Amino acid sequence: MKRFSIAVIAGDGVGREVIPEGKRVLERVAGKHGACFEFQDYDWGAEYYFRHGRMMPPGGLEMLRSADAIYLGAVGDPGIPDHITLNGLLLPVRRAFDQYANVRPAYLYPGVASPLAGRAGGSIDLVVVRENTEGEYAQVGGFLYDHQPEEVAIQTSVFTRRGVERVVRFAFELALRRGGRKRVTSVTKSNAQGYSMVLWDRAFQSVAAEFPEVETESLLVDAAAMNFIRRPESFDVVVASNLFGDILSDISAILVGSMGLAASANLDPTRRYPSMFEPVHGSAPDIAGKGIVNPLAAILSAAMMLDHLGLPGAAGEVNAAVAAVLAEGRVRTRDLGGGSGTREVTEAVLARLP
Ligand code: GGG
Repeated sequence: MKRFSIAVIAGDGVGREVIPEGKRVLERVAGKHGACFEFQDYDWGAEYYFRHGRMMPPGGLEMLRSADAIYLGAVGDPGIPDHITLNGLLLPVRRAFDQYANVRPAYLYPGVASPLAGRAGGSIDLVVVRENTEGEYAQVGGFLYDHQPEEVAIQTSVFTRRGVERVVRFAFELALRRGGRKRVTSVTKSNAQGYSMVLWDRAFQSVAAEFPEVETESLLVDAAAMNFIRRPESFDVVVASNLFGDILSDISAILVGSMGLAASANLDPTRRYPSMFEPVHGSAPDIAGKGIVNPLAAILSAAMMLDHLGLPGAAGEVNAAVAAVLAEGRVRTRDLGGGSGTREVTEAVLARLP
């Protein structure tokens, strides 16, 4: 029996509702695949902040370091500015554990309607690979004349050749592993940002030369946003900076039906540190506590975790169970046009696990 220690941060809002559902699915599939999960729950997030004035304790990152993986729900609360919640928990974890590849798949499941007309199930199947440790999220800058009428803010993006090359290389390797169209699209804005994004373009071209069997495309981010709507089926792996990847992956999530299906992995591909798995959606305070949030993004994120932990069979079973529930269409939450509750959807997934 292989034991895995999983650090769990359910966080805020609907994160507290979807993470227990993901844990139920993990527990159910584990045994059959010779695995056992030991969950270590951390009560970090907004409530912790209200009690202690910080999102996690000093030394919190050290507590996570020995875990095999981190399973995160959501961070964010209407009572705390978003830059405090994000910079107090999510971003430090991504940086401390060098989770430089944020992998966000978008697949149009049969039985789910895209807001785009005439798209059949399976016709949209792309992955956004977002650079996750530097770029526009580097948090370098400051205020001058803070809170005064003449205040000035300086925010500097940080792009390193090493940082860009490694995430671009990850994107090419992923395109080969996926075995589909073997196509990588790089997204920048190098016509306007003549230093950082020019460096990105150069790094992309030099890494691309290592993968002659992979087709490439370079788009400006405005054209990429347009083409996500116009020809989503043409994309396979899309690699972009921290900010652009975040925005584009919200577009791709909604193109395949709902943020409630958007799973993600924050990977340290070197496996030196634990990787983190989280639904892309936030804490959704408007629906939190009502038992109606879609648990499938968290469950699909758990499947990504299973795959990363070397349990691809278990991951495949979870993905197939989710696909079966969606194809049948009887049990689904409100975001997908249904009226089922969170637990009911998980029950349907559990019922379809072998
Ligand atoms: N599921 C984690 C979460 O709370 N996401 C919301 C969010 O604001 N994410 C920003 C980011 O991924 O950079």
